[in-house]
Amino acid sequence: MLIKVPKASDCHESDVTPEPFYLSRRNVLGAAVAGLAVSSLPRWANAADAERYPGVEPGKAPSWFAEKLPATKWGAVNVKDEAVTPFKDATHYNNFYEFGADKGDPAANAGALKTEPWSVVVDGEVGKPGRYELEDFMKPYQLEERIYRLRCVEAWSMVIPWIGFPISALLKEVEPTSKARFIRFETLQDPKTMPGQRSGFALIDWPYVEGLRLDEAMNPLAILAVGMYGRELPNQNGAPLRLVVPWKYGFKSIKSIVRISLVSEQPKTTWQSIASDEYGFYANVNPTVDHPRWTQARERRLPSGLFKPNVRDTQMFNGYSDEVASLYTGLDLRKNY
Ligand SMILES: Nc1nc2c(c(=O)[nH]1)N[C@H]1C(S)=C(S)[C@@H](COP(=O)(O)O)O[C@H]1N2
Ligand SMILES: [Mo]
Repeated sequence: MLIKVPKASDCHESDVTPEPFYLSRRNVLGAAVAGLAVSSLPRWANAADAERYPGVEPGKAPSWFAEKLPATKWGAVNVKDEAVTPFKDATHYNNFYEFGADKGDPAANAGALKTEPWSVVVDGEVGKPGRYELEDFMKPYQLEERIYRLRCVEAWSMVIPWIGFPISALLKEVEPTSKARFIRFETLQDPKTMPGQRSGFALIDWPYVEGLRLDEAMNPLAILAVGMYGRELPNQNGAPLRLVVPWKYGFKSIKSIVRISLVSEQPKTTWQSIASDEYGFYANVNPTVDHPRWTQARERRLPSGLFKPNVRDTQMFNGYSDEVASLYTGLDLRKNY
């Protein structure tokens, strides 16, 4: 049932501007989705943040968010000597297939997503299951800023200042049972506002699902984000709650989460289900293991012009080896890609 048409002629190893590859990844999903233009509302951000991140569109954060903003404005895990990607690029070059398959579709269409009220279900192998309103769900957690590289499997990358809290804090709250070995995340399913879910051609079996091993989720780098650039998440970036696992390819960082389940078996994840020979469960950034149709040794750091591409070498675990390599001791990363 897969529509995959990789041709050798589509693939230029030396070309890390892989527009053809985006297109071929999109072809896997079938026909493009009709756009639905919705103008976004004016949003609020405070003056200090506008100064730190020029070009940030004002947000309209719920009051609980503003109250929880970190007092320390610069997180502990910074990206040294690398510039934060301009807000405009981070919010207008997105993957969020629920809103369309083109990079501009999420910005154009995600305004229709209703993020308030929002509830999150926690279930499965936990001592304290429940359904929480987002504000209540967030009560136990202190927000922090984390500036991370984001490396998409398509070989482009950005540097994004997230606002969130470690998943380890959530796990402490909900008390996984001894049977819990994985954590599974699910995105909202709402064909009314998500045109990608209405497309009869798309091969994605909605809702979008992602997962981590429990020890990966416990790693201090793994966060649940509710904001970026000093404001709440724009809808196209996964409002109001998304995963961020910076040492893994971007598709692991699932957006607009409505369900978090602790489970005993490795979850069936979306991209793995679509093409398991191309997208694995682990999806650790690895410059030595190429995608079957393109190299992963290099990446385009956005913004990157067509005539002056900003190309850099991809780092093992996206540059976070010191923090995460020990999670994979003894695991064959060539097989477990
Ligand atoms: N629900 C959902 N989450 C998703 C996706 C998606 O299509 N749907 N795309 C993933 C991919 S491929 C990437 S690279 C990142 C992009 O995040 P960004 O748009 O905030 O940069 O989101 C990930 N999370
Ligand atoms: Mo991605």
